[in-house]
Amino acid sequence: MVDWRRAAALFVLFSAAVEVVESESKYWSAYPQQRQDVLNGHSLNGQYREFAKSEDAGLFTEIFNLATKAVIHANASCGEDGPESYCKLVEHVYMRMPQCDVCDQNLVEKSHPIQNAIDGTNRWWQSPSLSKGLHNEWITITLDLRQHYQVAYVIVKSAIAPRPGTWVLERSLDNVEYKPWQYFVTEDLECMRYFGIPATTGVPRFKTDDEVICTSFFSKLDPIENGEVHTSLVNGRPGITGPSEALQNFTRARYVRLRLQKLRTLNADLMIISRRVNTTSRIDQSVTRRYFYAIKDISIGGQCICYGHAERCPSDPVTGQLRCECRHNTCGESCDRCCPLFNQLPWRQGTNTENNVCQG
Ligand SMILES: [Ca+2]
Repeated sequence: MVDWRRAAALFVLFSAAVEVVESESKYWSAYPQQRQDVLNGHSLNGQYREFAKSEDAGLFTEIFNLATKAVIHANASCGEDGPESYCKLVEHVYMRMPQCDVCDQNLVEKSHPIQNAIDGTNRWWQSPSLSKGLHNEWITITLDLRQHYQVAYVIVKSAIAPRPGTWVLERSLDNVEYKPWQYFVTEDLECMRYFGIPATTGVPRFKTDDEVICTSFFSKLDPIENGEVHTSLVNGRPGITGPSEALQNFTRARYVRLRLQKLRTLNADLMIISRRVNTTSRIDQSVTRRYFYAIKDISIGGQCICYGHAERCPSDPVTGQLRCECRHNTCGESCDRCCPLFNQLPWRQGTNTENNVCQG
């Protein structure tokens, strides 16, 4: 059990620049103290009723960026097989002077490993360009969060290339079976063609707690650099105030995967990059070296699973795993049972309105 209302508020704060939450951001701007309270992790007072908690409410741990502690992997990065030249698409679009450079894994300042996507700096990960083969449109990035968490949102920030065009954001508990969280497409028609579901047009919205939507909202060509993809897994879902079991199951994950399938290209270049031709010798290098993925940051907002019975989950000094600091007379790794001698009532999770303390 997690306090998704705080997660939703934090997501709004982190997403302030994005159109999808623009109205919510304006809403928050009228309440600067409440914004600060949320940032500080304090519960909000009664005058702000949506986020106000009852005195007897459950306890919840902080939402933090799980990606900073993750083990990250990409199945291809530029410069891995020696120096590789590339050019920025922005030069081509705005008729600027050529802006070309080289990737080289052996030179620190020219290397773009996937670790750059979670390093907290503006350094970025970059994929091999299509000049190294059209198969480089298909790239998989996997993050192992190293234990189960409830994930509230995922934010992907692009660097010197447009945002990915068509791709899938996925989750897994075991790194074997992956389920989709959200589909992203270059144009709405691709939702049916690639993923077998109709597109959700405009700002993403949800009918159920575990609905997987398909959207072209975050795959626009503009901005051509430094674009962002903000995916909230809880905002706008009906079970957020419970939160419902369905939403808790939907957001639970240890592994997060980005399965990139198609670059966002200029329409004019589609004529040149024929996806039916798959031999590098027949690809126009001056065009294809402009097409690659470049991601400077992946943030995954989430919290420990303590079922509403812990405020903190400090790191275990031996294993490095985060452990719930269980209260309310609860025990177990996730405060998921009443401690011995406190079994007068059956265990229940803490909620946004009831603490459900185990009684002795
Ligand atoms: Ca970075």
